[in-house]
Amino acid sequence: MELLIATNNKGKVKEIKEILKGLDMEVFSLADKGIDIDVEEDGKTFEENSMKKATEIFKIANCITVADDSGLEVDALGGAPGVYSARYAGEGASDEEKYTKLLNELKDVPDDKRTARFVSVVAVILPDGTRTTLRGECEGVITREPCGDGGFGYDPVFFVPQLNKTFSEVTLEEKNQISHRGKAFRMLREYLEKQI
Ligand code: ITT
Repeated sequence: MELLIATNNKGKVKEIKEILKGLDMEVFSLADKGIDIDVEEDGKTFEENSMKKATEIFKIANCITVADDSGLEVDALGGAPGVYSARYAGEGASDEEKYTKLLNELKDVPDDKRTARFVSVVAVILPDGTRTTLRGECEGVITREPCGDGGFGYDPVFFVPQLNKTFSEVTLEEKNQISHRGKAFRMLREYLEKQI
């Protein structure tokens, strides 16, 4: 049985393939299948956007299709950038431009008010059309400077008290153990093991 990960983000693909290792399915990314589609994310929630991505790709995939919509909710910014995390510094901006903008926005925010969480919502559609979403979250604090060179996106500025490190300073396996995506995709694993 085949499972398609409907994302164009290479950082996500790496993490998801690691989490799904050992699942009795062949796991492919869009790039593995030569599919080049960018679904417009115009929903107001992670749930809406992830299901929209999964639905568009499912139409052409003909196999179990999963999509991840994720982002960073910063309490001092009322939950922003949230669903706009990928476009926070404009379309096509680099990861560095995005987290630099965030650090600037938070420059006057004291240490105890820099709390934030990563959210990942996975949408899954089974070949018979059954669909569901699963949500994982991970709490942390926004640093004052980027730290570390691993991971992707906002990882260098996301400090996890439980690890005493940013997500850029830990291995892929360590991040997956406690991350939003790790939680959501482990729920997906359990769901698929029951359904299939
Ligand atoms: P796809 O839609 O193709 O999956 P995307 O990068 O556009 O790729 P999203 O719309 O879900 O994905 O945007 C999520 C953004 O939130 C992502 O681009 C990162 O900037 C950030 N993000 C999500 N998960 C992250 C993580 O684990 N570490 C760091 N940043 C993350």
